[in-house]
Amino acid sequence: MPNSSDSTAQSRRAFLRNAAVAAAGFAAAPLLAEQTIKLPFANGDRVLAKFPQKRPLIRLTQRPPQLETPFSVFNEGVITPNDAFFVRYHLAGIPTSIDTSTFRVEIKGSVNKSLSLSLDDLKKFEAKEVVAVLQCSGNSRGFTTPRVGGGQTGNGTMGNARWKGVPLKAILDKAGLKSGAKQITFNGLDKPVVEKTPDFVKALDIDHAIDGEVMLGYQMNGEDLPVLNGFPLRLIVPGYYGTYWVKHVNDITVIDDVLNNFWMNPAYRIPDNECACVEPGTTPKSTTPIKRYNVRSFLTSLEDGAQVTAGKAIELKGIAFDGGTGIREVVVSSENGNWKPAKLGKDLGKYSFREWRMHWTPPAPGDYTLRVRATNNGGQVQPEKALWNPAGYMRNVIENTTVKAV
Ligand SMILES: Nc1nc2c(c(=O)[nH]1)N[C@H]1C(S)=C(S)[C@@H](COP(=O)(O)O)O[C@H]1N2
Ligand SMILES: [Mo]
Repeated sequence: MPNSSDSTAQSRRAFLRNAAVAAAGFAAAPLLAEQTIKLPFANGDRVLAKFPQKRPLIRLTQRPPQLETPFSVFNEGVITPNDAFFVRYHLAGIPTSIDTSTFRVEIKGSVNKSLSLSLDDLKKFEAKEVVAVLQCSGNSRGFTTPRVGGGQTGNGTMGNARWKGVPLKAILDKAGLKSGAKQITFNGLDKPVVEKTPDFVKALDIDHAIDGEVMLGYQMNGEDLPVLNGFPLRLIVPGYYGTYWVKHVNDITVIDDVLNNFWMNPAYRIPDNECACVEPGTTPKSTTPIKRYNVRSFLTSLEDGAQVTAGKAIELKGIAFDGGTGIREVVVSSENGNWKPAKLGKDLGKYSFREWRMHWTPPAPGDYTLRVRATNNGGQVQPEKALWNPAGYMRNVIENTTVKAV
């Protein structure tokens, strides 16, 4: 572990670097002709835009930046590179430079002792690492039929990274929870630009927050968090939808009741039933906060419409993940109903993308629909037919990729 003066110097450099990229990237208008990409649904035309510390990503909105990862990235490896990782914000008042020497995270509310911790203070706690998927609740929303409001995203508002930080439990143990404590709220440095927009604050139940897995993360894939992914500190909530992974977190408040702000209710809620679904076009009777990912899998090595050679063996490759039981099985079909098991790749932990591979020889010229279906260790299987809810959350239907053998 670096001593504290080293890490202060490092932080200082990180700040200067981040301030520089922020100044360079946020101010200037694009100078080059913009590349475009078409997501496969109506109104799916998007610009590939360049933002600080990011390669060109699929732009949903410019201010605040909402950027989607081009799907081809997921074929490069099971870890999503920091410069390709998606970006999601709700509020336009995002921090563009952060002075790490004065940054503090406050722990307050129903605690015996309030804490105000610098990054160096945090780095003195025992660090923990976890490889975990971060997925937006509305990932793949653009495919929802009937269509629903909200960001019309393809499958690229997800990513998998190795996160390093301090378990929240260690910090709360130090502060000491009072007996009435019920939830913990998390607020970051970003702010609404108009007064009537509610600040982005999220809450976790106490038992969840102190499970030892929820942590305050300061590194992603061995580097400082990119500014747009929450530098210098964000909440890591393995297995839970991205909405809880509060970025630039600087205010942690223990409360004796249940947070009932806009971002907990009515936003980010799902039908309160097993499938989190209702009859398309209808309204759920009751709702509950969104929680863990359901099981999903993707073919990454071939795009829809790709050409393959009849009689020639190829390797199909892709990824699968779920909300934290781990992947039990991935099966692939090239003809309806004939599912064959794929070979699972290295296990990086139950919260990570799991690679799968399978050999396939298209028997004859013609069109083939390749389908991939994952089952998790809890026995959950991807559905044949897309489940629907009014917010377009939690899409996990079996994906189809149609290829042409010539
Ligand atoms: N401070 C802050 N944290 C936030 C958000 C936000 O708007 N502000 N959005 C959340 C949502 S909905 C998602 S999906 C994830 C996205 O994380 P990323 O931008 O690092 O990909 O951040 C979460 N944390
Ligand atoms: Mo999200």
